[in-house]
Amino acid sequence: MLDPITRIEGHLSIRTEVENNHVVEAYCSGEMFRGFETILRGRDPLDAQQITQRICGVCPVPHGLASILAQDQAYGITLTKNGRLLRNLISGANFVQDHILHFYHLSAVDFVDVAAVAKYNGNDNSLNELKAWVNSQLNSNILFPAAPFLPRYSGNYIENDELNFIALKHYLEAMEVRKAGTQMVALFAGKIPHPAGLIPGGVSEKVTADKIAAYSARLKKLRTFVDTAYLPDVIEVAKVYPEYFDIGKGCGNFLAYGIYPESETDTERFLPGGVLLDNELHALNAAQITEDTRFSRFSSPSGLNPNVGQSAADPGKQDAYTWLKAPRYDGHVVEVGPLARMMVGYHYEQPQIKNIIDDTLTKTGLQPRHLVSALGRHLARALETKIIVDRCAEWLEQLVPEKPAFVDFEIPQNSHGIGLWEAPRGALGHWLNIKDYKISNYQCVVPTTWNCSPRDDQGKPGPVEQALVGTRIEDEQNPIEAARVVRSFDPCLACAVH
Ligand code: NFE
Ligand code: MG
Repeated sequence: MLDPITRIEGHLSIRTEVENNHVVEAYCSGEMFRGFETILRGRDPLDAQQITQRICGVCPVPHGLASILAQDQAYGITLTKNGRLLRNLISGANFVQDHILHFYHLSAVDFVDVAAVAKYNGNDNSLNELKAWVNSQLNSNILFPAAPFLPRYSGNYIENDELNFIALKHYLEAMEVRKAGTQMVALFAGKIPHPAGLIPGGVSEKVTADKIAAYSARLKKLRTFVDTAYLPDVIEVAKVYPEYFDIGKGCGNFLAYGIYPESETDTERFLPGGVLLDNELHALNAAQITEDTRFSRFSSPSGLNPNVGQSAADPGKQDAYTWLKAPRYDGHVVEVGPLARMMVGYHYEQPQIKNIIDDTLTKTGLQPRHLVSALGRHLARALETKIIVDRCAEWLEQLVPEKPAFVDFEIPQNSHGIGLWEAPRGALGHWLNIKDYKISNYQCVVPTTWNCSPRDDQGKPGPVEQALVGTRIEDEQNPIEAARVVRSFDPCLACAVH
């Protein structure tokens, strides 16, 4: 039992059956009910982007963006150039700081030996200087034995002093870098968390030369950190754990809705959408999305498309073991997230994605199959960060100061819209139906709902459940191997149960 899984958002419990030191069965349980889809019924559609942002404190930005995208569609809106670019820049800054958060503050300490840094009393001057700097930043001997680094599972942590020291230094610097990233969101979206500036028709903040300059200065900080710390650190940590490129493979099918429209008509997205089933690429068809509920605590019918989805809670339901539904694509179990986006983009031969993946594979001596693994997810996330942070600089240059970033609109009496977007953790969809100017149905299918989904009606386990099976657990009292596999997906259960 891993309950709760720490260093993720929300309440996730993992039950495994282990035989001969290997996981043979795994069950993911989301231990919380939120009820947002019920709360939204009967409300003014304009409330949706404010209410759905409260699904999560980590990713309010993508929920807001998916919601206004669904509304754009329902109201028949085409964005202005500034509106499109601002949304890309808001989302870009959010992705970059969120991926940095996931690596340094949530996952790296599964590998980096923070305790070894605290205990270091060798003669290396540069390491002693680093230790003094780290302690000055922390303002006490908080490192050992103290939270947030301890307690932890015992396991095979990194033994290279220099790597441990540098990673911990970057852990601390990442806090400042993330601050800059969140400020970049606030500059163009009004505030953070839960931006008020995300509205159907565009973004309510004005584009000014001052704001562009302020965003640009912070973007520079982010780009430097990604180039000199995040990407190299992921590769250095990965070198110590080559076996994790063969652990935590998962279902091997991937889905991305795509994100970052490159034109106002949204016909092409910088990170493309698509579905990869058994290594074969398919165009996305939202009608193929369904949610099963056999093992979920809902009395609603199973197998509904979210356009007609229902979310009636049934806490005592027999055999149900989670508050997550089981989303499926044409009946297939699919993984979503940075790895899915990179796999789909690679198969589309999107130039930035293809080049950086090919380069990285050559430099590291890895094979393409290694990407589909626990460490492959970390690498894909870092590569995606690099691609996005560089592209943000180009979008910023395309903004036209003082030109409008929104268009006016009217809400029709009856309409519907689907906001298919991407959150840092994967494909995020909001399905909106409007009747008599009010929300008649609102359904969210969220990244972690896909990844941490329970078994479906056919009994097929979800992506994380599948990724755990086969994992070798050295010591059942310290199942660090399983924790590493689960955290590679960057789960957010607050979102998943919504
Ligand atoms: Ni609560 Fe979220 C992201 C969304 S994940 S963090 O990224 O949508 O299920
Ligand atoms: Mg839902």
